[in-house]
Amino acid sequence: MTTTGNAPTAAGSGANATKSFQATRQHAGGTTSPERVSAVVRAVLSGVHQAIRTEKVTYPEYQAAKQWLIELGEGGEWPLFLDVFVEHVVEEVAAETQHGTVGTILGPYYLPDAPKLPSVSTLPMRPNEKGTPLVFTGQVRDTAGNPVPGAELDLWQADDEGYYSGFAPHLPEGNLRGVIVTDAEGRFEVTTIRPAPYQIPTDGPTGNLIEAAGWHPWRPAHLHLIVRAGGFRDITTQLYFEGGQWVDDDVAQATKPELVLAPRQGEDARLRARYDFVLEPA
Ligand code: MBD
Ligand code: FE
Repeated sequence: MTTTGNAPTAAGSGANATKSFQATRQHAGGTTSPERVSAVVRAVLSGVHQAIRTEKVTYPEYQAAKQWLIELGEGGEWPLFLDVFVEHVVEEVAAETQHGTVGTILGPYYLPDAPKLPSVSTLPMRPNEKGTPLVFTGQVRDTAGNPVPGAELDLWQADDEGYYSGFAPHLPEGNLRGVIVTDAEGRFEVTTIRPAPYQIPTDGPTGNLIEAAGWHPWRPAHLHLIVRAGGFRDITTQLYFEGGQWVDDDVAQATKPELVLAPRQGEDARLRARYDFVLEPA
């Protein structure tokens, strides 16, 4: 790959996710029973033991793995690594008991407390924010088809270079993040820019692993959303772009066919995309 001069750095992104996670994490509350801890940890360890046996893992490989895990922690990349390689299966299990609009993974770059915006809004962005303008419209309804007024679309996305505000030192705080509140008919219209695909930082432990394994470090371009309204279950999801690079080969395995937008070119230079959300009772 050629060097562009703006390749994402681990220090600027993946590593910051640890601080954000620790600052915003809600404590689980109750304690987990010893039976549950034992069952889950036993299953995880037996998966590891089995991999060592079938692959005949050597002492040098074992020590290299230990070294890499130490670096993953020191680099603050546990959230990045887990959300890229593990979260999609946790989400798959959660989805078994969920209805309405399908969800997908949260990822490491959500920040709470973005400003609330009216139903027709432009996401906070720099005066000359680069990228193709995108008008994203839709309606939030319940499972019976009734509009949900006052629903919140908590939206966050990468910019035209694939960077997230709060995780890239050169971006203003809150860039391309906002909570759009639906109108009396449950509708919204948010103006933003089309995000670029996201590249896992290549200079940190997660990027090192990906390179060592000969994999690619890309996620397709996506919008992140949490849709919430009183009395309904929150939906955490992402929307992708039809025909976009990596849509069929996401390093985080978090795409779903139901979550692909089909934007149209409007009369002007702007893309227009529509997506309706269905919320189920809490
Ligand atoms: C992302 O932007 C993302 O959405 C996920 C899930 C992991 C890493 C970066
Ligand atoms: Fe993302």
